This record gives sequence, C-alpha cells and structure tokens, in this order.
Amino acid sequence: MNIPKSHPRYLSLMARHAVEDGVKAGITTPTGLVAHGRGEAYDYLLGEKTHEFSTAACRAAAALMILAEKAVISVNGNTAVLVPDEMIELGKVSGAALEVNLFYDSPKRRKLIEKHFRARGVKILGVIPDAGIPGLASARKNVAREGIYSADVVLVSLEDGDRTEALVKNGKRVIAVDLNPMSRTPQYADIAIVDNIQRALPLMVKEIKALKKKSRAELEKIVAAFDNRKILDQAEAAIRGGSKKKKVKRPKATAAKKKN
Ligand code: PTJ
Repeated sequence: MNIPKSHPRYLSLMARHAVEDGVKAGITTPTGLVAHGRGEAYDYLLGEKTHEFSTAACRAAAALMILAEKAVISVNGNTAVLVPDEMIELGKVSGAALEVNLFYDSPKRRKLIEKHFRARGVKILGVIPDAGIPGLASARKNVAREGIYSADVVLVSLEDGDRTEALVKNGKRVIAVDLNPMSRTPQYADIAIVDNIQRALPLMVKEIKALKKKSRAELEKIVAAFDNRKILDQAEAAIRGGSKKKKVKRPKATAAKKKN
C-alpha cells in the first residue's frame, strides 16, 4: 500500500488498511469494517481531536485503573489491529492483563489474536475460556477465570452494550472507549471515553504516569467526582454541534483552459 504521508487523510487511511489487513489475516471480523466506518463518522463530527470531556474521562479512568485490584483490558478483533502496542503499553503502566473477548467468537480467531500478541512478546488471557459471565447470552460471556471473571475493573472498547450491562450487574467497574456517546456501551459504563481509541489509549498511559504519584485518597476523589452522564451529554452536544473543522477552500483553475 503506497499512501503518501503528505496525504491529508493519511492517518485515517492507514487505520482503514489496518482493519482491512486484520480481516484478511482472520483477526478482525468483516463486520468490524462496518463498525470502524461508524466510528470514523463520529470522529469526523468531533473534528478528529480529543475534547476536554475525553481528557477528563481518561484521567478518571487512569485513577480507577491504578486503584484496581485486578484490571483487565479486553481485546477484540478491531482493537487487536488498531492499537496492539498501545494496549500493551497501557497494560505495562497500569499492571492490567490483556484478555481476548470476541462477539463473533471462534477458537481460530482467539488463537490468531494470541499469536498476534505473542509476536510482540506479550501473553494474553482468554485463549481457552474457562468461565462465563452470568446473565449474558452472546459469546462475549466466554471469559478467563483469572481474567475478566475475577477482575474488579474492565476496559472495553468498540463493542455492543450487552456485555457492559452484564459486567456492571456483576459488580465490576467498566471503562468504555466508544466514539458514539449514544451507544449503550458508554451509557452503561462507569467511565465513558468518547474518543478515537488511537488517541485515547496514549492519553490514558500519560495520565497513569502522572497520577501514579498521587495518594489513594486523591485518586478516589478523582473517580468520585467523575460524572458520566455529564460527559456523555457534552460529547453528544459536540457531535450535534457539527464539525468545527476548517472548511477546505475550492482551488482556482490555474492551468490554461483547453479550447473545445
Ligand atoms: O471482534 P469481535 O468479534 O469482538 O467484533 C467486534 C465488533 C466491533 C464487530 C463488534 O463489537 C461490533 O459490532 O461493535 P458495534 O456494536 O458496531 O460497536 C462498535 C462501536 O465502536 C460503535 O459505537 C463505533 O462508533 C465505535 N468505534 C468504531 N471505531 C472506533 C470506535 N470507538 C473508538 N475508536 C474507534 N476507532
């Protein structure tokens, strides 16, 4: 793929091709392409930048991850190819484990995702699930006993809301990264980060590094002060307000016009 770095949509095109390559490798489900497109549309309306409501959520999420006894980062077919290194880095700084959890589940996809992370020197949980999340009908119920099943904090991203609802019902604190604030996942979550996961995870890493020096009491205060409903309303208002991106200027014809 030869995309010039100077292309105005370079990052967006690279992300598209990462998901496309993920589908070809059997890691990402074809439906993941549709989910990615939906995310792109919301990101476009958000001006493809991190807003204050995301920064505040990343900070609260970072505090919650530091406070956690056992935090787990859930990996699916999209995040495995979009942000593998960022998830690994987040796991390192927070002490959270990575666990594969799929909606379109298959042992083959789980193994491919495990291999994808093993190639980066990281072991992930959930390759052979040995526990179930009570009250969840979809394949996302299949989890690792030593991972999501016994975790107190779970980071989920790019998924449907059923699992978040079930995780919350089972007493877990959920951090969700989702560009659509109207989706059920961020609505059910304790902390919703309405941002592109490619921007959100490095920001969380930065916040964790900064907050690590704080006392537990200070971290608890940050989490307690976080108001998810307010954050979601701000995000929705930003989207409905439309993109504040600079509009392009139409070029003027500079080449000589051909005579008919
Ligand atoms: O790999 P699997 O089998 O677990 O399946 C994964 C998909 C993504 C196919 C599955 O979870 C799914 O269908 O998800 P949904 O219900 O389409 O939800 C995806 C959500 O992620 C939507 O609200 C999108 O707006 C959002 N989204 C897409 N790309 C990004 C994003 N949020 C943050 N960053 C993105 N880059």
